[in-house]
Amino acid sequence: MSVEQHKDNGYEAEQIQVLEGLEAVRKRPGMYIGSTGPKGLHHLVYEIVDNAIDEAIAGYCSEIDVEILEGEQIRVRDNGRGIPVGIQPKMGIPAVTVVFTVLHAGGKFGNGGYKISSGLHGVGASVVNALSTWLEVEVRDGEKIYKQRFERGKAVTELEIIGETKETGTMVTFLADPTVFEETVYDFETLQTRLREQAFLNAGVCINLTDLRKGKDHTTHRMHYEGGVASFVEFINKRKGAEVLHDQVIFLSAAEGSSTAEIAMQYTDSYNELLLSFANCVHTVEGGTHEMGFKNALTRAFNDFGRKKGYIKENMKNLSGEDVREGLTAVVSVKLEDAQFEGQVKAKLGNTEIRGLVENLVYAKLSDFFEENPTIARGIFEKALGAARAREAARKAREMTRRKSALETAALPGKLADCSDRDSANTEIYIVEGDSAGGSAKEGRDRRFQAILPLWGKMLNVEKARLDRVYGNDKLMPVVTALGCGIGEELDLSKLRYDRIIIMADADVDGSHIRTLLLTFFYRYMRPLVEEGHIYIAQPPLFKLTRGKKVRYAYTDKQRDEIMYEYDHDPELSRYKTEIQRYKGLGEMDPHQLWETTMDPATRVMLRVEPGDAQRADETFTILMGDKVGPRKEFIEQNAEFVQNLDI
Ligand code: 28G
Repeated sequence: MSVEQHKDNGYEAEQIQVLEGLEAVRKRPGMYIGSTGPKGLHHLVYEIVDNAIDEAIAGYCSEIDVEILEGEQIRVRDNGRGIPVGIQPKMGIPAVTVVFTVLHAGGKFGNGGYKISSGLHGVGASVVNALSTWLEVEVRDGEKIYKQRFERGKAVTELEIIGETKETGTMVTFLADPTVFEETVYDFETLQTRLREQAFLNAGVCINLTDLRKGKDHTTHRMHYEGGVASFVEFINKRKGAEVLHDQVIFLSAAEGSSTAEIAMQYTDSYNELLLSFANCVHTVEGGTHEMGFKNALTRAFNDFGRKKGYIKENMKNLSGEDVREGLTAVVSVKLEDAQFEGQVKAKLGNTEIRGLVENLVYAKLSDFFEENPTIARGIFEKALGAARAREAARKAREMTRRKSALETAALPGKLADCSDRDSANTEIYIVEGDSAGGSAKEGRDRRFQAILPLWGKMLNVEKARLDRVYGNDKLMPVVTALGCGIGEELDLSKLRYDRIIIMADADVDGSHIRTLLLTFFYRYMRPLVEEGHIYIAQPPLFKLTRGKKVRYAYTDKQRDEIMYEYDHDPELSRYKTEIQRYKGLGEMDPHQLWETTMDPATRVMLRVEPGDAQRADETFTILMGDKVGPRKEFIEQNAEFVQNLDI
């Protein structure tokens, strides 16, 4: 077989078009990979791995190796058939070259939000190629090893034979282009989470991930789950350390035409629900028709069965969706042709036909399951009935507080030092741990737009309590009243009294505890505040460096060293000595220092809290705040970096 290029006129004409296509990708990368931030960078890996997964699903590939190499190169290898190397008649060049240089229509994020359904080989490889400084592909076809190199999407060598082999498969190595991406450093955990998710969603597929960068742990992590989504649910609940109400994960599946649905669910003793949904292996963070179908059927199956068995008494109201999902961990995975993704971040499934499929499946099979497993059913019903009672208690408590505040003239908490500006778009509230720091903050603030709410009293751990206990809690209620937007189902962001809610606590263990408790509370009961980016964490400096008349603050150890270096190399300061003060708490700063370092919008550093991946956040909160000691310790050790990110 010849792999020489055939440069007839037709080829040249095609090639010009091809180059234009890839130029478009480099011009507007966001259109094709969503962003040029860390998400987009990691997306490059997923695009390549997706192709290997397709080859595995087709039944031709048993192993997929993913390696992060020295210098932030990525290598993906599969033992499939190898991308075809024969000349593609239409283009007159090898098929593998086509795969890496021809832009496949639209792209995932263009094309009006329609993702080209997964299962098409080669989709996305050209996009990765276009956004890489260089990319090399090696194909083994059982006889020869072929290799081609590209730079910024353009072939710089022909497809060459470089050796002989008995093996088959494809290997792709690439370096993301640093002129395209804001940062080109990969996060092992991010890759692992996503690849593991893919291994769960494609039962039997085996993905090996290794971090071969300097100074990293080089162990290979093997992700291979014959149990598919059922293993996924089991994995989540084990990691949570939650007590399960039934040992066996409930697994339901159905197919209709070319669509399939797989559902796995298991109840735990936790008060939270965790529902993850996927369409064609894409995490549908915004839900959609498959989630709707699942939720509706679940509520219906519970109420019908509960009435029939007398678990729900005649005078009782129906169980709500939230009641029947309390403590539930579930994964809903559907696969379909022409998946339509809608919503703000194109992560909401729109296909209406899938709703009926899921709804019928869940209603019928879950009703059967209840009939066949009466003991398990009883346990699950007790849980849901408990949730319903707590919901009723919360409603009463809410009405009580409402009646009370209607009588009180000043509904705002007494400790709140409010700001004078009434336009919530301009204002911010500092929630400060400790009365002394609260005092400094009150004195140091700009009272026009900055309000201060000091916290005192015992903090309620919402991870171990339901909503009914939040009402009347002396530490949380002042926060709720000060913010003014209500909580839970009643939350109304238009009533929010401050645009920025800033948590300010010491950089020590106690401060970290307070931050986590408050974040958990916001995440559980005021999630839109987190999702809309209203929550911030103040960053007080760790050090004050004085030399002569110069004073500077450092927020990290690295910054301290940098400032020391600058001081040491400043001839004007040579006759002085550097004085380093380490701040142990906010209380050590006087009001002016606190303003200057932590509260002045012109100079302060703040972290904005992002919900991130719902699963990760939820796991973090549950694991950190739950009372199971074992997994918690392990989790903190394994995820020190993430915990820090979230909980500085
Ligand atoms: C290692 C990194 C990522 C892949 C295959 C195998 C085939 C294939 C891939 O075909 C369809 C047909 C010709 C262009 C299919 C091999 C049929 C027979 C394949 C991968 C489109 C693509 N033999 N393995 N694509 N062609 N692995 N791993 O990308 O025209 S992609």
